[in-house]
Amino acid sequence: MSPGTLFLAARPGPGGRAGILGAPLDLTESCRAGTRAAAQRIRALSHSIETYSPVLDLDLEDLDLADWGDVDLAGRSMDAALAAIEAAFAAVLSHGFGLLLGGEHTVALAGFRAVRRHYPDAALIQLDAHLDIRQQYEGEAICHATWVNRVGEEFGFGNVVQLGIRSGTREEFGRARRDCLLTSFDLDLPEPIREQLAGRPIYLSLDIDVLDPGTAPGTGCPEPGGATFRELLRALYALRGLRVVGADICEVLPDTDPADVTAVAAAKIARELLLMFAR
Ligand SMILES: [Mn+2]
Repeated sequence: MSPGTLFLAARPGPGGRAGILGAPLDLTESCRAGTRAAAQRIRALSHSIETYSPVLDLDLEDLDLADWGDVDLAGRSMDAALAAIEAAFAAVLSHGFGLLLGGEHTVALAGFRAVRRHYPDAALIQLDAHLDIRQQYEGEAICHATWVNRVGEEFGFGNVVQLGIRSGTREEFGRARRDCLLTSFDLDLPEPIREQLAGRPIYLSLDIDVLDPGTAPGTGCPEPGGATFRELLRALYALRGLRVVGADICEVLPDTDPADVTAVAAAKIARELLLMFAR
């Protein structure tokens, strides 16, 4: 773990009924690299927003929030990096709600594996522009474009819900629509799916590119036609009542966004998730 700025209103970890963990994984980004800087940038920008959420009427100051720092991934292969993230996040989850800050989206594979250690019947809700369900991508079996396929192989595609999707190959869409519990262009969870997920532990994986590039330009693979920030927040608030035990925010790429609107968007999403789901 490396020292640095803590997330807004957090004390240093370990412990906490809610915990934040940085996962600066940045090995396989295909369009442009730089997500390794995201967790620290999101922490820095978190101090530009309030601890209080007027929509939720809840305050981070009232939460036992621990920032566990970043997992040290220097020099590690993908497999070793994912194992390190999984172990560190499993420790966070043993105390309460866990929030991972990526890193490329492959982080979510480690995040979901860690959640499954604690909650063997956990489901995945993925908010993303991209399906990420390729069997292989540029020779890699495990990368930001294939991690959902690995999740499906390890834990069953019937546990995967994909929302906000607007990009993928014909083959990917064919598999996703055939095998996943739901793959949808919309951000909203249909009522029958919500009923199926009620009471189940849920891991929420949020690729910042689910937002429109005009709202969140600092990301690895910008895809036009995404959500506004308000639309995303409305969809997240609609998840209240579900048993979300862990989440991640991935694919923020600070270097391509000098105004830092992407990092501050991620910080605000992080605040709302922590306030909604920390128990
Ligand atoms: Mn994506």
